[in-house]
Amino acid sequence: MMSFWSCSHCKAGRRALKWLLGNVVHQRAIHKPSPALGRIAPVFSRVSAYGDNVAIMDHSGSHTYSSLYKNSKSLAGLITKALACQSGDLKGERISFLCANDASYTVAQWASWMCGGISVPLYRKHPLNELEYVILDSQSSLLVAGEPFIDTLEPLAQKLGLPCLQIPTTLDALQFEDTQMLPEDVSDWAERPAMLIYTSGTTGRPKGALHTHGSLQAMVQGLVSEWAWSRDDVILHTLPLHHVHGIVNKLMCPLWVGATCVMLPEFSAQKVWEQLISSKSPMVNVFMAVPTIYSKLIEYYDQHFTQPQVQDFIRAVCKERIRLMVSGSAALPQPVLERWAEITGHVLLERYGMTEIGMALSNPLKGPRVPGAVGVPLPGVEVRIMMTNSSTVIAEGNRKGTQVKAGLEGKEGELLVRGSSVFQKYWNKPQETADTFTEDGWFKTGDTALYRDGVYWIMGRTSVDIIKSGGYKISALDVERHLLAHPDITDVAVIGAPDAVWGQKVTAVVELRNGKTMSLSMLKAWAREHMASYTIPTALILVDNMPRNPMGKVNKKELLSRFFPPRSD
Ligand code: MCA
Ligand code: AMP
Repeated sequence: MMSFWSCSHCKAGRRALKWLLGNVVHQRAIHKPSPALGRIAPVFSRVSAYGDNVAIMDHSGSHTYSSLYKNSKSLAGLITKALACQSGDLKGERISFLCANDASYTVAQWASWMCGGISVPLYRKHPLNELEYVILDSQSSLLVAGEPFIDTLEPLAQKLGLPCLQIPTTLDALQFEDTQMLPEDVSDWAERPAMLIYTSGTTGRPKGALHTHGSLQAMVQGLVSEWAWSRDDVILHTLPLHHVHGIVNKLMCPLWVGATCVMLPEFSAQKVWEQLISSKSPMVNVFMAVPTIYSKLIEYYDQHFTQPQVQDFIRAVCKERIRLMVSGSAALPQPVLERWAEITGHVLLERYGMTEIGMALSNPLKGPRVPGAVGVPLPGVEVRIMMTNSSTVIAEGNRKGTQVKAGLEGKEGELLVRGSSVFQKYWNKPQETADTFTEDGWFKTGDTALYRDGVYWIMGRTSVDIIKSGGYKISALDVERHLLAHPDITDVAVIGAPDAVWGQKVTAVVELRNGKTMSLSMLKAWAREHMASYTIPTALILVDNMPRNPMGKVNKKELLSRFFPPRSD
């Protein structure tokens, strides 16, 4: 292993590096889990093999697999006691939990599963009304709060008449209750519901996508094999924990194989750089993020690491020590891919996924990664590209290969996905669930894709009402619903303007009541109380009259080209 000093022979180089380190500071009936998955059981059932290995390193120190297991068991006992569940099997009751990005999150997740519950992760950046929406929509029976969030959840629990348990910062302080527990070797884990993830769509409020233990295990095992996860890996975790990217790819995969997850409380470009190049053990060798995070890391690098020795050092360390760097959740702009390769020597591995299906397509771990493309189907995943408004299949493929209909090579269509990692249903929304699947069980992603040169390419969303900003999927209609509650707004259309760093920028085109004025900062200040921070508009365009067609509809494509005309360069 190259040491810190071995690539900094001269005094100036050493000074620069010293400065650097000092300052930078439905599982559908037709798709049963594939037999290739083997026994289906939650990740905690594997921990006996990993015992004293460090599972998670966070702000409070190191947590071994056995300590996480013990503390989760304690919390599971407290949950069954609080719910007076004598069998120890909650049979799919929902447990909503709000935890920091640290070991308490895993304890809450595992505990919900140990007593047969469904885990419903909440997010700290959601305002109270959004937290309440998720708790009520999921019909949660009990709330769990990590210590920093007890003041947020306790009043909500009181209002809703629900029990609320607290996870102390010192996890070992969780009191052990010797209660009846669901046996780990129950035979029906595969079909048991495991997790509800709330995701925005083009209709109504966010929907809870329900994954079973079978679909979660399919996601994890597909990635573990494809990206060669091993217990020697150390991943740096910086993503929110209410979406699949942060939960499955970055937390459940390492814990599945007995690896170590180093968790930062939140993303900070400075802290990520520190961790990536730190020579302290355990040294990070895997990193995954959304494109915006890579852009922010590049921006930080360009501002702070201007000395050639520092740049050489960073490149040498990244090249030698890091085995895998992945980008996903939104399209990776080519300039970001190229600049990241210059800085670190790594061509980012871009992959494609979605809350409802986990990961579907991936560039290879070994072998050429095609810039702008998202590779081929992951193990166990089948994909189709369907011509819009027609039953013509343009291309269909799986791990082994893709067949293209003669003459339709390179034609765009909607991407459909099938396989054991696909979710079971939207919670309490049978019509929406039915609408999102074809009759023969394919999930309709709403993404436009094409197949060319042996790989798949994502061309954007079918609907203009879905915005991707910073890797978050945001419903334009949901943002409009919030903004229409503003007393001075009479009409609003929300559009996703192109943005080099964020992918798209949530832009509100607003018509105000006569005589009223509004600035972006006024709008943001009002919105902070009502909306999740990442959904708040970051651009405001005031219009006298909202442009509407004769049918009274706003044509958002026209609005986009009027206010953000495509650049000619
Ligand atoms: C936001 N800001 C902007 C823009 N957007 N300013 C100008 N232009 C924009 N387009 C402003 C905000 O208003 C705010 O300003 C400031 O930037 C910081 O915004 P904030 O949202 O607080 O950002 P952050 O805390 O710095 O976080 C950025 C982030 C975060 C780390 C990139 O968005 C993130 O963690 N994204 C990951 C989301 C994710 O995990 N997605 C996975 C889901 P002010 O300070 O004035 O308020 S997708 C998924 O799971 C599927 C399965 C998949 O494929 O992975
Ligand atoms: P979510 O529903 O929040 O899980 O976001 C899933 C959506 O993110 C997909 O439907 C795509 O629109 C988008 N997405 C994920 N990965 C990529 C990628 N590599 N390239 C383009 N879009 C992506």
